[in-house]
Amino acid sequence: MTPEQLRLYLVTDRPLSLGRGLEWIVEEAVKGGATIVQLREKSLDTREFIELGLSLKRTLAPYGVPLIINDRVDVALAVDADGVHIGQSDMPYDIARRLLGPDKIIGLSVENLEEVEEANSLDVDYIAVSPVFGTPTKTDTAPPFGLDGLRKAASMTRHPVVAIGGMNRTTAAGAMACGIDGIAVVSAICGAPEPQEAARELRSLL
Ligand code: TZP
Ligand code: MG
Repeated sequence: MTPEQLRLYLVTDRPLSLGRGLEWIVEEAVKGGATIVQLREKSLDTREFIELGLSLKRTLAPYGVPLIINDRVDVALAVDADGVHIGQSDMPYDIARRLLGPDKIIGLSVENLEEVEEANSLDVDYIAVSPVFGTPTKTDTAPPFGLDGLRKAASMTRHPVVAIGGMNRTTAAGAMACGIDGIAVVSAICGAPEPQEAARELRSLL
């Protein structure tokens, strides 16, 4: 994975997708310039999660855009996804790396500067600074970093950085100016009337 592939990171959310299929949302987003996609499912049965993962993998294959699975290393292995994204209370990085091998992408959410520091001792492929701003999409978050915290995190880490939480057309450029590699968005694309146009506009701001 290259840092450029983190530029516009789509994180999926079916409830926010206004009844439209994730395959459609994802393909529109990629046509508009999304560079990486994370399948994030919090309530799907394992079998359905795997089926959706396989389906998105087929959607993304012609574009060469990587598919990342949120939380579930078993699902990532089952669908041979490009990687997994883990949080601080998910499977520990070392175990995930052992199961996935050296070539898969592993991203880690960091929720404070101490965790940014700790991540420097792990060979993660990127960190997600979470959340930069408070967001209705996920309310059980740590206190927001704000732009000052994001800048500090970007200066401390040895890893590529994506910002998540409240990233949209009005916040994207300011976040990028903090010295990060990309932004991760949920509602700004999944909830947009025209996800392709939304992605294209975001890309133009990055
Ligand atoms: N992790 C931290 S904030 C967040 C996640 C999954 C949700 C971000 O959603 P939005 O709609 O892009 O603010
Ligand atoms: Mg998680």
